[in-house]
Amino acid sequence: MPPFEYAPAPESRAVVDIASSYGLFIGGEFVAATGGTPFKTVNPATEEVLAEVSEASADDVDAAVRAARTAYTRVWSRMSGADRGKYLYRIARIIQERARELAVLETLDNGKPIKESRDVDVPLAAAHFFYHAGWADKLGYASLGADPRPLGVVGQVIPWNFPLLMLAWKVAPALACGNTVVLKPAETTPLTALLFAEICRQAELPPGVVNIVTGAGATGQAIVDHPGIDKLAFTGSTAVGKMIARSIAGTRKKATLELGGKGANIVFDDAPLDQAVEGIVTGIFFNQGHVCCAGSRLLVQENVADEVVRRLKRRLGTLRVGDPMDKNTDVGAINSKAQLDRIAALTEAGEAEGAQRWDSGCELPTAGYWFRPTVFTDVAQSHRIAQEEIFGPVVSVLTFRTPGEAVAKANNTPYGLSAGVWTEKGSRILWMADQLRAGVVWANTFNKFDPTSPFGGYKESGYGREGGRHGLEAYVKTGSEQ
Ligand code: TAP
Repeated sequence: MPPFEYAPAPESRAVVDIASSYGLFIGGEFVAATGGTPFKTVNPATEEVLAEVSEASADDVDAAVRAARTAYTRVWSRMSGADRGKYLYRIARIIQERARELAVLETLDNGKPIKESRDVDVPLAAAHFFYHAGWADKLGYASLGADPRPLGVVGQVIPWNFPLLMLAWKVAPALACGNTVVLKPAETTPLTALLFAEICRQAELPPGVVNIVTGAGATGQAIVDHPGIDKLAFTGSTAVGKMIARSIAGTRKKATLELGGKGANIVFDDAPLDQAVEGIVTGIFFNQGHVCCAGSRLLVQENVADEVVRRLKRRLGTLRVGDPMDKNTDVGAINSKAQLDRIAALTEAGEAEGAQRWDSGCELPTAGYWFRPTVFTDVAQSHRIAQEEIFGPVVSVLTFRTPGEAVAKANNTPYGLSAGVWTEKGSRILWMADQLRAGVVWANTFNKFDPTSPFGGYKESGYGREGGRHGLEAYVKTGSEQ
């Protein structure tokens, strides 16, 4: 039990207006979809229907791609980088001005705690636009190659775990480099993308530069297959990423794929254990563990393993799980029933394979989709919970004796997105970072993000980088490239 109780501290939902239904954002206007079946988006913490959203058909996607092409050829690719940068700055400022509204909407539609959408998602989304606004007129100095030029129309498909932030990761660099965009948000979290469409209008972004089409997998597939798309930027599961790679094989479409992960968070016996425990909590319980780079495999040096697990369980007992709109909440709702079922199935497999299951025993709300913070010990490397991405608030604990064994176990995964190292020895951090096959290695911290820092994976975690100077490379052609 926590040492004292927290009084409720609910954020007001009155700061956001949710329409009863939404059209598609094409050519700078909200338009009705042609033919698709509208679907409902719900608040996963209460199962309340928030709004009805349009399903874009292949014809709607075609209209969006045409609008993006027209905006590209007539306006956006002709505009100076300095002028494009002004639009991006304007969007960044409006995101800041409307931050509270965006945070509340994100929490209602996604289920993540308001303190995370308020302090992480929305400020980072604004930071991505500020950062890329700065690059728009300096691309020639970014060491991208001779004469960097835009690619054309970019198709972007994003997941539900960081809806606005993933949009910012995709849209900001594309626009900074002079491309136009057709973006599809995830079926379960379309609302902040639709509010972003309104922000584009408020910023007087030329019509067609950003187009937002809502829908499910079929709408995403229609973007992937459209011949008018020059580049695809996808974030989502490895399974869908592979399908996309197969679909575009043999075409001239470029692609970046940001896929799944099974990150190792590695704690050595000389680490400051209380700080490491905080890092473990941030690594896997941040955003309910719906994080591609989550530290879902905890590797602890054997001689401190019992102590680390004891302190971790004590700490998990103090996490506040519940109403995402309460400013004190640490762990919110699971985003959908489908995801909750997947987490339940994988954790049942963990028990069936012989791992020891523990959860914090906290009370859960009766409506909505919830899962208690869970720790598995006695985990073998072959267990499914050590190999497969659970994408929920579940950590699998393994042990090691030597740095070499830690590296071997950490790299024993089809993925290669992130890792963390906890030790007081700088030389060991550098050695480990060199050995680990992961796109990001955090040292004595975890899940820290910054627009200046490139992010992306190896192996089945995909290819290409987002953020930083490296992220710009995916949105330009150089030299004699056609
Ligand atoms: P997916 O099922 O792959 O969905 C991602 C997006 O692709 C959604 O918008 C989805 O639409 C759409 N989609 C589904 N089928 C498609 C198809 N055949 N063609 C084109 N688009 C299609 O993943 P998810 O469950 O939303 O997200 C969780 C996964 O994303 C995890 O594996 C996680 O690791 C990964 N992820 C990776 C990163 C990075 S940066 N590497 C970041 C966040 C998440 P609907 O949602 O409407 O079905």
